[in-house]
Amino acid sequence: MESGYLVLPGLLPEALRERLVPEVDRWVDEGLRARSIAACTDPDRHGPPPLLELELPAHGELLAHPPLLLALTGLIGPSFVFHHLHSDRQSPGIPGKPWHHDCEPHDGSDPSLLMVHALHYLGGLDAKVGSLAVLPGSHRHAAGKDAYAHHGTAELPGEVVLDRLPPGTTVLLNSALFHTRRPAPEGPGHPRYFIDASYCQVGARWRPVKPHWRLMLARARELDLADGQWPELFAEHHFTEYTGTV
Ligand SMILES: O=C(O)CCC(=O)C(=O)O
Repeated sequence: MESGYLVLPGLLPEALRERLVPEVDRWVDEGLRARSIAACTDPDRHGPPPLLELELPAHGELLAHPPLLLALTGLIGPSFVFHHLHSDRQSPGIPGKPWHHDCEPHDGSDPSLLMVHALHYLGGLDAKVGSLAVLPGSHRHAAGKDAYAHHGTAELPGEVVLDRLPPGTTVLLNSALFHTRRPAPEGPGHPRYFIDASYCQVGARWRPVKPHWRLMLARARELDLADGQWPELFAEHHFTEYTGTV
């Protein structure tokens, strides 16, 4: 993945998408997403969330969807650990998200260890929902997550715009790759179903982003989301302690 990204059109079969969409609706409409965010922004007050994304059956399946794990193996090798999962139904008219990357640090000395984000677009991307722009190769230059934020969502030289993707497309990003979400060019738009999951190459301890990260991994193991395979996928020892949001 020299360029830092890989588009897998239609990676998610229709039958899986049809089960994911109502779960995302429930996640948003029942306030579970808001509750999950509160558990991260103010854990002392709210405690861990009553339900995790990965406990929704189709979301759990998506996490370890065999074609996805196979694609990840091709990029990172066979040993990687699940880092986190977010699920959202973005409203039509959602603003863009400025240029950034999402790579978390680890405590090892090997800078080549990879973190990869899988961005799942359940309904694909078209002119009625916001697009994704990526800056190929930008993952090769160490920079802070928000080093390009002053550009907002503006066009950058060399960028590639992904604005026409069929339903169920997954975009794999080297997590250090700069990317931005642009608002939909054509109103009034329609909801944008977006799930992202990330995975880290084993070999160092990575920084968790959720205070309840241990619970997340424990539930994934209890539910046997890895189907008895992928022994590292939900192993705790690949993480440092949670130290708060940064
Ligand atoms: O909404 C998108 O397509 C990408 C969102 C994004 O950049 C992120 O979640 O880090």
